[in-house]
Amino acid sequence: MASEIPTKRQRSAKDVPYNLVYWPGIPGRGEHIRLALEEAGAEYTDTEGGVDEVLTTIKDPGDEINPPVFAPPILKHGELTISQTSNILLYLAPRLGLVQDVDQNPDALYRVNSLALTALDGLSNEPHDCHHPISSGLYYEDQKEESKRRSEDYVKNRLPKFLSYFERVLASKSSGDGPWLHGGSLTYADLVLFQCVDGLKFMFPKATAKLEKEGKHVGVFALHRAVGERPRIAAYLKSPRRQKYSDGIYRYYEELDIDP
Ligand SMILES: N[C@@H](CCC(=O)N[C@@H](CS)C(=O)NCC(=O)O)C(=O)O
Repeated sequence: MASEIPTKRQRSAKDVPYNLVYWPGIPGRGEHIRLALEEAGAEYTDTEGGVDEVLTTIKDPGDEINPPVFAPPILKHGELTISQTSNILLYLAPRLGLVQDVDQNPDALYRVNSLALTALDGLSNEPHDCHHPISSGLYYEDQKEESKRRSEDYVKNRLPKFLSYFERVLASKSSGDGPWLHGGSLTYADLVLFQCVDGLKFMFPKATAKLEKEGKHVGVFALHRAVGERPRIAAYLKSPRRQKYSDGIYRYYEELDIDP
């Protein structure tokens, strides 16, 4: 009887480009996903259907296996639909080689994820709350006074606290060689921290320049430069795919550019 050894590799439902769905016109939280896909040279589409695609995806009732999603960023890959920035990164990282080998070192993913989550908490969510301290459902103009107080506290206390934490991570034995946060090679936590520092430099130029000059967070700023110089990231940053900061997480308001 002839054997049935397949001559061609079977195509799987996952042999398709990644599809990111995010609000067009701002880097926002979608940028963390873009940077991971760009660094890996992965094939992906980015909200080709514009705002309508975002709205349709949010309103979608889901199916037998995928629950409805609440908010972008959203990743569709084959039959999978998932949301939440850090959850998407957790899915992508082993597939894209943005974490140490999960077969040889299964715990590394969770160590790296702790770092990514901490950066997203303190250097992405908290900056967002600087311009929307009362509610993200209200206009900035309706919460200006509170935004000023929140920003003052953020640049004086929270921002240095989080940067100092990442400086300690970089100085720790677990960071390994080179400018990276964990295990001596680039992981998605480095890409997340890059984007956070980049956005904060745009949002709080006075405070970040002062912090950089003080020299207490040399490793963090070096990591920002090192990620920006990676060939695929550098090419992406120059490309039209990299959107300008505007009304997303990182916004520039002169009155919030506190000189600490
Ligand atoms: N924790 C979520 C937050 C998602 C989120 O707040 N998405 C924003 C855009 S960046 C949104 O459209 N939110 C709608 C809402 O909160 O009503 C994540 O990290 O993905």
